[in-house]
Order: sequence, then structure tokens, then C-alpha cells
Amino acid sequence: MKKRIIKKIPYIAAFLCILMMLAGCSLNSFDINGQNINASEDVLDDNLIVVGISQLGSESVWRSAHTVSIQNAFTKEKGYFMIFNNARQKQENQIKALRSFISQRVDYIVFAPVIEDGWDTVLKEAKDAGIPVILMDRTISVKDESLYTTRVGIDARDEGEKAARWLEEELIKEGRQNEDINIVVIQGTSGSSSQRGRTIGFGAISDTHDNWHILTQVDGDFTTLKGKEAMQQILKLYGNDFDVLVCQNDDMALGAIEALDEAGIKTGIGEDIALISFDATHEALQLVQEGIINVDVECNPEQGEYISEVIQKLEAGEAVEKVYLVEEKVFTRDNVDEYIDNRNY
Ligand code: GZL
Repeated sequence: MKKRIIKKIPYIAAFLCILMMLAGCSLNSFDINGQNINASEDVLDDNLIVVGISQLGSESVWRSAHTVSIQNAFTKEKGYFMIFNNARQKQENQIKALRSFISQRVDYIVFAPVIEDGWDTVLKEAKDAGIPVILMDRTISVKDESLYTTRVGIDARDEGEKAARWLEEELIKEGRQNEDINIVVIQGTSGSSSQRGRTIGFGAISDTHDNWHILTQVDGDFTTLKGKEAMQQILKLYGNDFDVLVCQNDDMALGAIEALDEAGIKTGIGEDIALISFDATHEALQLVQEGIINVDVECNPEQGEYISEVIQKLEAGEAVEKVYLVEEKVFTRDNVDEYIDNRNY
């Protein structure tokens, strides 16, 4: 690892460090909003790789698992000084955080973009400052792909296709491949690459079936509360006159199940409505075991170590790929027991 010149730490942060040391606390990374302070006395260690991390929010169980994976990877013991910011699902907060990282002259910027568009200007500023940018989880749409070095994340379009392939096979198994199938969808955060990818992937296969009818797609913003509200909205419009409910993450599926329970409607194996979900969190996989969720397409949040490996490659002057995709499975009652107890989330 190249010898590091001590990074210029912003005055407010230096003040915070002194304050915390006087208070006998220890520091090994801190949030630029001055929250979640947690950094080590040797914050001025001139060997640590300073990484500015903008996490998009804490909207779901998946996101919390993703954050744990990131924070476990970028510790002082592993050679990093992490500056972590939670943008609370607002792009303007992420752009502010990225600009703060640029002004602090961090060595790397790592961020999970809440939505796909609107990053060109701030990433040009990072490029002009000579700071490599690594995307995590989701992707972005930019005119100039050189504005980011690489992405460690998931293939949302493939996840959407996997969900539709499961439905194709399920309908054939049930001898219903030629019946009219009414589908309703509760989508994730509008404009995010995860929402767009899952929608496009599922739709590309749905479009090949004239007897599949997507009645409506409602924004549930990847949260349980909005997932419940979206389900209530769908029930008002269609009652239970649909055969398949697609929820683009487990948190929204949990919210939808709450609304369906209140309406006396059941989903799952042997019921009139099949429930397709994404993420494969522990709680949702328990519902797969119980037959309430028919299929859960995994979205793997364990990305921290992969991102660290990429940074180590860059530190060593090695070439890196433009994208690294984490491995993902599809869970149904047939295979869930084999996996549910040996996962971190
Ligand atoms: C997927 C990720 C999504 C998850 C949701 O890559 O961005 O955001 O599916 C999370 O649970 O909120």
C-alpha cells in the first residue's frame, strides 16, 4: 500500500476528534453530520485508506444488512478510516455527502445511489479531484461511464426475470399456462435501478405471455408502511380479483400481508393468490417455509468485503472490472430449509 500523506481532516472533524479524545472516547470513523461518531485516537494514522461512504438510507431490513456488511469491511484494523453518511433516501443528501468527501480529499468515494439519474455533475467534480468512485448495490445512468471506476452490486433485471421464470414454471405445473393471469405489482423506490430493473426484467417475460395481465404497479418505496398502503390502494381498486402479487422487496411484502390479513385474504401455496417477493431476508424466508410467500428472489447485501477487495486491487495498481455482481439464489419451500439457518440476515 502506497505511503499516505496525512489527509487534511476538516476542522469540525478535528475539533470533534479532540473533543472525543478529551472525553476519553475512541474514534475510528465518523458521520459527516457529526452523528454515529466512532473513530480511533490514531485517526491521523498516515497509513489508513480514507473512504467516504454514502449509504442511501435505512429503509429496509435488507439495507440494514447491507450497512452492517459495509461497516464490518471498512474498519481501522483492516486499514481504513471510514467516513459514513446515511442519506435518509434523499438524493440531495447524497450529493451533499459526496461534495463533503471531495472537500475532505478522501482516497475513495463509495455510494449506493438512491435513484439512477442526476449524478453527472457531482461525479465530474469527484473525477476532477482525482477521487475514484465505486458504486455499491444499485447503479446509475450517466453520459460518461468513466465517472465511476466500478460497481459492486446486484443485477435487478436478472432478479425480475427469475421471478417471472418461476411463475412460468409454476403455471405449467398447475396446468394453468393458458389461463388469464391477473398480476398486481408493488414497486420499490421509483427511479431506483432496483425498481426499474425488476420491473423491466419481469415485464420482458410477462410481455411474451398474452394471457398475463399486469393490472397495476404501485410505488411502495421499499418500506413496510408504504407497502401496506399500496396494498390497501390495490384492494380498493381490484378487491381480490388478481392471481399474483409481486412485491419488489420483503419489507413491502410484509406490509402487503398485513393489509391482506385485515381484509381476510390469504396468499401462498394452496391459496388463490401467489406472492412473489425479493431480497430473501430471514423473516421472509420463514414465510416461505410457512407457504405464505411462494417464492423469494434473493438480493445479496453481503457486499462490503468485495468492495474492500476492489479497493485493495486499485491500491496495488491492478486493473478492475466495470462491475462485480454478487451471487444470488431463488428460494421456494423446496429449498429454503437447506439455507435459512446459515445466512447472516
Ligand atoms: C436492491 C436494493 C433494494 C432492496 C430493498 O439492490 O437496492 O433496496 O431490494 C432495499 O430492500 O431497500
